[in-house]
Amino acid sequence: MIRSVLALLDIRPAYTAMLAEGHDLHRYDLLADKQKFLDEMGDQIRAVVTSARFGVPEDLLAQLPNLEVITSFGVGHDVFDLKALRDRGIRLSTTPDVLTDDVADTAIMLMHATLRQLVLGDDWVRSGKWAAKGPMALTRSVRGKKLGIVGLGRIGQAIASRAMPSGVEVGYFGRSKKDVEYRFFDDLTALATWSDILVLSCPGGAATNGIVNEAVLKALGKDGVVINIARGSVIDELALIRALQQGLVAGAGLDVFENEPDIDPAFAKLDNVVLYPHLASGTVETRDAMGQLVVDNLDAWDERRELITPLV
Ligand code: 8YV
Repeated sequence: MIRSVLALLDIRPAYTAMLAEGHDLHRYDLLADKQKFLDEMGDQIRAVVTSARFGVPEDLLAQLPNLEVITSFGVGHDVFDLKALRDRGIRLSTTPDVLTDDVADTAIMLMHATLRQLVLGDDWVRSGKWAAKGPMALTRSVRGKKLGIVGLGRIGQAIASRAMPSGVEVGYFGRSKKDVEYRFFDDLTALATWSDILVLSCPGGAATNGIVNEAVLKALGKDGVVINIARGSVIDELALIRALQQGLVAGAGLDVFENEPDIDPAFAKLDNVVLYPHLASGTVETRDAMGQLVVDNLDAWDERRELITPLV
């Protein structure tokens, strides 16, 4: 049992219950007087449970002088200052692999939904436009398209292998060339010029902030489609909205946005987008597996001073 674990959220009730059974768990989100708790207990907290969305705010981290480990629910680590954690000797675990399939499926789902206009088609049926106006306008085929993947990590590779049977050609841009059959581009604009569909599956954070900018969108071109399951920060969102409004790109399928969940209202007015509420890993099965991995990481730290899926 770890004395004094601070959970910043309920990762999922069954798994938060497991954490509370195994350790001395404090729910920070439920505390009425957080500062009083930190004044009294801050130096006793050894572990923090959080998520890829919340991270651990800097001012909170500063008040946990004896923190050893953070176990995060999610694979993204753009909310964490990894250098600051390393400097303080704080370890960090995330939940990779268990969410790869669902996140890759979501990219494929958004790709098909965007090219085939699934949301417009659904509305065409529901609203009675079908009967009133006749058949909906034709859509675009995935087959034969060039699919450019930005970030060919675990999720990017899972997207590529799912997309291949649909008859696409795959290219990618990333920090380094990998030992794969897909075409490598060492320049993002060159990948966008080549691509019909640009899928973003790279990490968020400073290194990728706004890399999909106006020039990249222009290079993708008026028949091009952007799919984003990475982070909203990877795209210059205003440039994307302008490009979608002006037909500089054909469409976008987006699971992530710059200002979630308060997204730019301009998106809702566009009929060439398919919007999803940052739910790529949001299945019961995957969220259970992520919850279990958080519990297992904390237990491993408690029992062996080891993490199962360490990032830092
Ligand atoms: C979740 C995610 O939104 O894993 C990530 O990085 O963005 C998602 O899986 C999040 O971690 C759950 O709160």
